[in-house]
Formats: sequence, structure tokens, C-alpha cells
Amino acid sequence: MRKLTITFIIVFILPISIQAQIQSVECRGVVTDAVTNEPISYAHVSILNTKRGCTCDKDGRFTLSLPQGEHEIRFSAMGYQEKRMLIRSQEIQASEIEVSLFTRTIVLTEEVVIANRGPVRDLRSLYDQNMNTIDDLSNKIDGVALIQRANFTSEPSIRGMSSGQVAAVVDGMKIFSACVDHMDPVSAYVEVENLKKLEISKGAFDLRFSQNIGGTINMITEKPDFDKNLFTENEVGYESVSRLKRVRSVVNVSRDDIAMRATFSYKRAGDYYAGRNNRVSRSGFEKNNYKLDFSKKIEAEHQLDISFIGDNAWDIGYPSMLMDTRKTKSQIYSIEHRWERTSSRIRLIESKIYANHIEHWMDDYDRDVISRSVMKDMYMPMFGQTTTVGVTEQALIVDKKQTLRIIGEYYYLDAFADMAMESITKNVSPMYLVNLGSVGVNNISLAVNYDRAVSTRFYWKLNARSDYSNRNVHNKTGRRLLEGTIDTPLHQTYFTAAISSVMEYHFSPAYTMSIALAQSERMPTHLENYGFYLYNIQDGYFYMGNPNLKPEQSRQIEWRLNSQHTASQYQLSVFYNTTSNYVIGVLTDSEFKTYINTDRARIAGAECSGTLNLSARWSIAASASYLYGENDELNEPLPLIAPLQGSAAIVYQKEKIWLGLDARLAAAQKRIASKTTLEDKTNGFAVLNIRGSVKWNSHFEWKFGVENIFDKLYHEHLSVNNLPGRGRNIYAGIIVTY
Ligand SMILES: [Cu+2]
Repeated sequence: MRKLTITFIIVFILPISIQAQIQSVECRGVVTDAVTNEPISYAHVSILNTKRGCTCDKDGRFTLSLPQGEHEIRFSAMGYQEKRMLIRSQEIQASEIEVSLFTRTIVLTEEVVIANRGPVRDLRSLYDQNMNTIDDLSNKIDGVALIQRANFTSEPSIRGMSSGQVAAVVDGMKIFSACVDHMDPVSAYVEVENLKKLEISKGAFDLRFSQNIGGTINMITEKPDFDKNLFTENEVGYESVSRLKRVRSVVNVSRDDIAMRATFSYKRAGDYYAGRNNRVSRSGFEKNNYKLDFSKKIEAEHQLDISFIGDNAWDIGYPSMLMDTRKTKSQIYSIEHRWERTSSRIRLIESKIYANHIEHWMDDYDRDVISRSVMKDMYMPMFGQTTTVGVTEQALIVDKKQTLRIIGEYYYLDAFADMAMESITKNVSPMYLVNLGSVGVNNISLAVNYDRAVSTRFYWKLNARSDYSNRNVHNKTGRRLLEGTIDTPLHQTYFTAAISSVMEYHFSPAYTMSIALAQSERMPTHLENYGFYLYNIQDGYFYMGNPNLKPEQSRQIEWRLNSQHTASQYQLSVFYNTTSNYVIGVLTDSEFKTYINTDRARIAGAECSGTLNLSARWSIAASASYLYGENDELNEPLPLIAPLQGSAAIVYQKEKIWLGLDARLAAAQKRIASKTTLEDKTNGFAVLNIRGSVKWNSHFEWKFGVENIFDKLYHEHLSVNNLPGRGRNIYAGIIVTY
């Protein structure tokens, strides 16, 4: 019997007590300066999404007791960029780990990292795991609002600025929409499986990629992974609101110094339903997207990347507009060479050649042209295309306390659009118009970004940029039409210069305050210069371009406060800008509007957000933003200004499961631009969503959610023609990885 008891203890009790002892693993290491290799005294080490952490001693050494499982550890120190590492308790060895940190620089852009393929960083990126489109992601960033024209895709607006005032680039490349009516924003060409992260800068404080006054959205795409010999990820999904079916597939192969990645996705949606079962007719679409990437390492320091994105879409319903998209086709090519040297002052030299071609067909053959008021009894099929080729050269020079980034770029854009007007009466022969007569834009630019750590508490950044542009109309018919209505030469040159400065002060490791100042310019778009007979749904007028437009000029100031603790973080920002030469359309005769410069427009606003980890499992997040826009010349509010709005979320997470409940609230918008647009007042609303995901094992993941649980019928203020928001949507997806 005693023998049996001992056996029982050995077999059952002992393993349990040993198990209990190894619940936590000791992780030891040292934190050093990446350039000098010297230890960093009193650096902070914390386990993310918990309240645990420790501080290094004066020799940079730390001992952290790590619970079982996989954890994301954050290393931070005053004057250094923080670093995050994924550490698995079972892989910890007896030797200590070395963590090197780079000197801090001011980061102006907000990043949304797609958490699907990496560690979860914060509450927002946790949510991003569940997102199906780029629109879903940008919607989560304070200050970004979406101009909705269809269920297909939306055009982002940053702090009340949109269109030519903000730049949307893919891996820094310029891509121009082919549709003259904003039906094909650049974000439509990057699907989430190809998106590594979204970098959003608000205002004119970061001008690395484009001259603008409103901000930049840079979609950084996923590249081949050299560490994955053979990896596949496949997903099927369904959304009830539009009976959307979706498949996507990713394959990554690598061997030695070569890696390749290929993706394909397809989706098809029917008409969607707004709240209370209101079917929005002609709102379906069908699309596919593929991306091919090839990367090769050449010796230790060089890498070559070749990338191709193809995107095709058909029969896209645009319920808020006069026409639907029949077909779009995009091809985006790039070749990039990177020379990266971690030990040298010249840290990086990057050269890139890119080209892209976009085609777009739209028509109103499915519309009732007899009973409409605009262009009655007339079909208007339209075609548009853009071709852009460019080269960029980038150098990054790093010194102990300062970094310098220089980016030079040249690109050429050719944009063409034409249309026919076909009368429904048989004997009338159709008319032909050229809307954009092969507009050729040559653009050359130089951007300089200088960062300096003045002391361990004080950082300073200077961003300067200059662009030169030379443009003209090359199509014969296009020239003749424009010259018939405009009595100035079509050829135009522009020169713009912009400068911004950011000062950041660290009161303590937890609190940072910054002040940013900018003076920036943006050139007119090729449409504002040379568009001919372009219909604008927002005010119901046809527009004529103006080659003599001056660049818009904007002066901006922003104040920010950041606070970061082990279990929480908060941000607050207040900003104000004033734009002169503000471009609006004015009536020239009873029928047409022409773009002119006016003086001046003002936008002010505030944003705040915060996340708080209540425990290892529960977290909450909330954010709010407000914008005020006024056109001083017309004495009326600016159009397309989002109302006071906010969101709140509560998330529960365990190793294999997470669940979140979130609400989006918008107040009414009564300040509207009645002189320049047809926009009307919008009521406030609240929408409640629930989402979640379950990882069955390392191969299977299930994600699901119910959006607009109470099936509210509402519309966003930025929805063109009051296009209603989506009603109750039940979605689900299964992801299989190998
Ligand atoms: Cu279009």
C-alpha cells in the first residue's frame, strides 16, 4: 500500500508541483545602445498586456520572471526607440539575451500593424486582426473619416481634408485614380492579405512621400519572408449584409537567399441592406486581386525586391451616383534595390523604379435616364486611364544623436478620359467629349528629414520638401475643347516648398509633449487644372478646369501630449490650420463651374484616445475627435467635415480566444456647406458591434462578428447623397495556415 502511495505521488503529485514551479521562467538579459554597444542604465522591460515588468540595473542587466507561454516584451529607455520582442518561455536558454536599442527619433506617423501575421501590439491592432478591408482599418484611426459613395470602397479624408489635399501612396509609390469621379481610390488596389501596415500622417508634418497639406496614407505591402520555407494561409469568409463571399490565399516559399510570395483573392457581393431591411439597389460588386513578390539577398548587405500587384473589378454599383463602374483594371510594378549596412554611417541606400497603369470604365446603361433631371434622355459611357512611371532614390545617414533622410523622386503621369453622349432617340448621332486630354505631368522632388536628439529629454525634427512640376495637355481633341472655353495657355509650371518642425519634450519616461509647426503647399490636381465637363455629384454641376490655379498654401500648428505606462496609454492632440488659395468651384455661367482660388479656409480640431489593460485578460479603449471647418470667404462651414464622434471598446483575451464589444457614436452635424454643395444636416447615431476570434490550433482559426447589432438605419455625414450605412451584418471566416 505504501509502495502504491509513493508511486501515486511520483506519477501524479510530483509532476503537478514541478509544473507549478515552472509556471514562471526566469529570463535574463542586457540592454545596450545599438551604435556604441554600451549598456543602457535603468531601461524598462515590460510584458505587454499585463502589469508585469522590471527595470534594468545601472549595467543594463535585467531578470524578468516570465509566465508560461508566448509573450510580447517591450524594452524602452529614455532617449531610445522602444523595441518589442516575441519571447516563448519554453525557448528561453540559460544564457542571457542581448537587446540593442537605437537612439530615438520623432515618429510623426500613426501606424496600424496588421496583427494577423504578427504579435498583437495594442487594442487597436487586436481589432485589426478581424478586419476585411483597408476601409475597416482606416476607420479605426481618429481623424480619418471615409467619404462613402458605394459599398465597394471609400475615399479617406484626414482631418477634414481630402482629394488633392491628401496623398495616398503604395510603398511610397505614386498611383493616380483613373476615374474622374473618385470611384477608384488607390486604397482599392491593396487587399488586407497584402497589407503589412498602414502609415497615416495627419497634417503637413511628414512630407516624405508627397507634397500635400492634409496628410499621407502610405500602404506598406507585405514582402516575402526568408524565414518561411513553405507557408500557406487560406481563408474563406462570408458577410450576410451583402451576401459577400470571399476567398484568399497566400503562399510563401524561400530557400537560402531567395524568397517568393504569391497571393490571390476573390470576392463577390450582392446588393447590401441598410438598417431595417432597406435594400440598397445597384450596390453589389465583384473583384479579384493578386500580388507576386520576388526577393533576393545578394551578399550580406544587398537585397533586390521585384513586386507586382494586379487588381480587376466588375459591375460595381454606385448607388449614390449617376453611374456604375462596369470594369476597372490596375497593374502596379516595382523593382527595388536596398543596400543596408548596420555598422556604417550611411545606414541605407534604396533605389526604386516603378510603373503603374489603371483603367476604368463606367456607364449609366442600368439607370433610368428618362426620369432623371441631369442629362435627361442621354447615356454617358465614360472611360479613364492613368499611367505613371517613377524613380526614387533614398539615403539614410545615422550618426550617434542625429539621423538624416534624403529622398529624391521623379515621376511622369499621363491621364486620359473621354465619354460619349448617346441619345435614347434613335436618329440623334452620339457626341464625343475628351474630359482629360492626355494630361502630362512631370514632377521632380527632393525631401529632407532631419532628426536630432538635443538631449535625452528633448528631440527636434525638421522636414523640408520642394517640388517642381511641368504640365500640359497633349491630346489634340482635348486641347481644342479646352482652348475653346479657356482663354489662357494650357502649359503650366509649379514650384512648391514646404517646411515643418516638431519639438518633443519628455518630462519623464511616461509623459511626452510635442509642438509641431508647418507651412506647406499643394499643387492643383491634373483634374483641377485640365478637367473638361466633369460632373460633380456633390453640388450637381459640371466643372471646367483652370490651368491658372495657384497652389493651396497652409499654415498649421499642433500640440500633442502622450502618456505611456505599463498597463495604459493616452494621447491628446489639438490642432489648427489656415489655408489660403483654397480651391473651390464657382459658377461661370448658368451651367458650368470653374475652379478658382479663394482666401481662406480654417480647420481646427482635437483628438484624444486611450487604452487601459484592466487585467491580463480585460482591456478597454476609447477615443473621440472633433473638427471645426470654416470658409472665411463664403462665411460658411467647409463641406465634408465629420461631426463630433467617438468609439469605445472592451476586449477579453485569452491565449486562443479574443472577444470584443465596441460602439461607434457620432453626434449630429448641423454645420454644412450650403453655398458650395448640396450636403444636408445629418443626425447623430450609435452603432454597436461584437467581434471575436478563436484559434483551434496552430492551423485553424475562426473569426466572426455581428456589426450593427440593433440594425440601425443611419448614414454618415460623409456619405455622398446620404448613402445609408450597412445594416446588421453577421460575418464569419475560417483561416487555415500551414
Ligand atoms: Cu468612374
